[in-house]
Amino acid sequence: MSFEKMWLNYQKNEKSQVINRFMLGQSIYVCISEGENQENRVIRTAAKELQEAIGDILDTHVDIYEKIHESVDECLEGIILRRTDVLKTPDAYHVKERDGLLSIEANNGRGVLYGVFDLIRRLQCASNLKRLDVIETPDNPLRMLNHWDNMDGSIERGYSGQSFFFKNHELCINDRTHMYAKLMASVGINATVINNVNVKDSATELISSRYYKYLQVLSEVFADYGITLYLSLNYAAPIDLGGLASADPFDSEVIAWWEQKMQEIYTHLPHLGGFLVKADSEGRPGPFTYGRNQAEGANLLARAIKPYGGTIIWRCFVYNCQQDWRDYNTDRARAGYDYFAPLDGEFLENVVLQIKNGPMDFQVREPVSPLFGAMEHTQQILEVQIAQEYTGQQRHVCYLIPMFKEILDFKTYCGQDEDRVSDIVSGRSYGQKLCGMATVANTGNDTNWTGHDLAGANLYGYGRLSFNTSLSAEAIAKEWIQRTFGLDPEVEHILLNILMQSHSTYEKYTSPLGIGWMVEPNHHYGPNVDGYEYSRWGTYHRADHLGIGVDRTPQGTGYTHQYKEHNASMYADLESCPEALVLFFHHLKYTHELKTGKTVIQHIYDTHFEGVSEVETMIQEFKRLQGRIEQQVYLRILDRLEEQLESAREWRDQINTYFYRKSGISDKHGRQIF
Ligand code: GCV
Repeated sequence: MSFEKMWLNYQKNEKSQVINRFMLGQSIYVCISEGENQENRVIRTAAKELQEAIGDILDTHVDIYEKIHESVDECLEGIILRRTDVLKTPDAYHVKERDGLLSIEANNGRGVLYGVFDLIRRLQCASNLKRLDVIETPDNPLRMLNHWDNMDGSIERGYSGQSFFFKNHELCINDRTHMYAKLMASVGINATVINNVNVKDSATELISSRYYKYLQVLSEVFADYGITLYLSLNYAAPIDLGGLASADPFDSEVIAWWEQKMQEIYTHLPHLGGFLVKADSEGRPGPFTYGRNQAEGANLLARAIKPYGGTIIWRCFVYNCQQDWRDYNTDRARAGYDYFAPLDGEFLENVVLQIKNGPMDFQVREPVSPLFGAMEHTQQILEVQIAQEYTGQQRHVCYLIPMFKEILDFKTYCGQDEDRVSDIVSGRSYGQKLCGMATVANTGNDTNWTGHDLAGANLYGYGRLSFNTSLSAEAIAKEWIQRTFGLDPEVEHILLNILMQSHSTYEKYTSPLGIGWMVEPNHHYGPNVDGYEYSRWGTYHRADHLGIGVDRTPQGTGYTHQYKEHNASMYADLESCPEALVLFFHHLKYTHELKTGKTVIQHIYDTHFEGVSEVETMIQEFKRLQGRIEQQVYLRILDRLEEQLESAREWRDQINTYFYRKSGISDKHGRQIF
């Protein structure tokens, strides 16, 4: 049951009590401004959160005193929460302890709340607060979650049960909604989109009078935790909802319809952040139908929403999903850049492009999208996916933060310095203000929120990383373990090892050398080497009896030249192409010798055997935790690990057998291949 609160399941912490109990005094002083306003509400939330945490962790009661416009500098002990002009960046905070007086200051309510959750983290991890003096400034202005929840309660690519936002076409607002807001705020999330980007059927009606009053209540629950509500939008709403004949962005009736609709929406939902739009993608409607480009499509909505300060988040996941597998010239990887890079500078200032981390679709390994660094005059969000669609579907453990770190650290060469993906999306490279990170969420109504208990580390880690991109994946994992499982060093050691090696292990038994898509079509779980090989989705490995891989060099599809130098040459040249991605960029013979001295085929065999044996070791190690973590949780995790092992064996045997049969080359170690 404790997992219902995830990392905020406060336990009495004797170590923290010994160090910190007498430092915090008996009182929380909250400085608020006169009248009822949003900033005050968030600061009040912060005070209550701190009171609860101190009560549970330090086993001590503190009272809350509100002060309006009063100086509390004369306080000699206790905790002060207040806004200050000293910190200029929204959401930044300063936590400082001096001689029994602990102050949490920020220039907005959200910053105060984040400062409180920072303090709570330190209490849970039993850090000494004595003479603490820390200023944290968020790296990314937008730190979003995208839920792919449908109005009927199902979740597209959801692996943790049903939606807790929707049931039978109604909105749900209950204890879980509050807990969600609290959990997300505790890791710095400040925006969320609650409905699927594939807006179909009744979901189009979310922007109609049937739902406004519920959305308004929901937006207030979120706003108390500093989270802004966004919705996904159907580009064809003027037709599907408005009864017009067209959704053409240049049609005057369409323009008038959106203007009127936005006015109506904002009358009912003044706190709404704006809309996320998937257009011209995988069958969803968009401006292409009317011969208009993506900027023309996005700007229609941006103009209509502008009077209300709203934002249009426009996805770049636009590609031809009706490809002919016989066609070697069209390359899905090229599509995002080909459609969007020429439009740099044409999007209005309240449009943000949301770009998936790679050019394909959340594979276990793919290069960083070349769109990053190609659009200096366009605001951008990096989109990642913690829903483990292609990385084990929350049945396999796969801690994704190390991969996200690699993506953020990728040098695009778009400038002399500050040219990493993290620089671009934080606004450092081009001085942009509307930018940041979004993730496809991995939550549902399962008791533990994420299906696999260890998948909670991805939810936690995404939030922490999007706030502070320089945190290490290891530090984040440690924090998560300590806050979720307590301070037992053995638990920390074992779970940390499992998490830190999990992505590499998963990659070993699934995707060799940057080849993706060898999954069962539609649901994407389990191996099927040719599952997407002869389909319309543009997802080919091109394996024959001699070799495998896609030639994306200038002699092939030319994709490598969407990158700036030196990345373009690095990928095009087989010598310098990183081996982990070599089959993404090159078609190689099975007998080609890699830098490790192994042939491609031997690498495939070896990694698949290694992957399985690493899962076996994980299970052995994990079993040492029996009795050290809650039994129910122990059994749940063990069950998933056992399923993972069975699935990894299936992957190993299908992949190895497929390539053995294709190539006719035996494993040089003579292991069993079927
Ligand atoms: C929401 C992939 C997924 C789809 C998803 C799409 C997207 O193709 O398989 O389920 O649709 O990405 O990101 O829009």
